[in-house]
Amino acid sequence: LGQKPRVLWLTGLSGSGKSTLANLLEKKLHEQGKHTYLLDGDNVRHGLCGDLGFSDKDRVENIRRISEVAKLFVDSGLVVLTAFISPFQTDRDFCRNLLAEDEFIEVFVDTPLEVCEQRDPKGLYKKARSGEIKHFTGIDSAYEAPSSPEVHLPYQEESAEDTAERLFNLLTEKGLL
Ligand code: GGZ
Repeated sequence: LGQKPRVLWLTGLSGSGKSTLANLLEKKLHEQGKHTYLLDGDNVRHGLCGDLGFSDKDRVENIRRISEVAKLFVDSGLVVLTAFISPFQTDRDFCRNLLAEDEFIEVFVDTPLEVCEQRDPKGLYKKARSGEIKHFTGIDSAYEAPSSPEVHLPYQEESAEDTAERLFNLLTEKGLL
């Protein structure tokens, strides 16, 4: 395969656009002939991590399992995209440390809380504000912004397709694909 196996690790708040971006980015990688696997809540939190909730302890375990799976996929030669809040630096570093130095690309999807809360596609922020949901990231559970991500993607008012294009260009310019 003409590709470098690696993990593109997207981190950011709920509603920041991680899953949407990962899906659009994956299409662009396919156009380049790359073989990929996308891990996100849809294919992980129902099965592999179906026993886990959103306490700090469960989030740590969630990210640990995802990291181990991502490593297995990298071993199999794939470009892995992950789209989890992954709120804690030590857990993102856990995945980084499982891999070789150039195999872990931390991408900070830096969409401000105000914008995520405005979007609120599933009404979860509203529920968190009213106390119906507890331990919601950004409301009453911490989000640790990455201290030195390989890629920082600041928010801009634009279409998801344009954001994905911006991310793809950043990755390409930095030689990370
Ligand atoms: C954060 C929650 C919570 C709480 C349910 N806090 O916008 P979504 O719905 O689709 O993405 C969120 C998703 C977060 O799961 P992750 O596996 O990415 O989290 S972590 O990396 O922290 O383990 C949100 C939904 O699950 N959700 N309750 N309390 N997000």
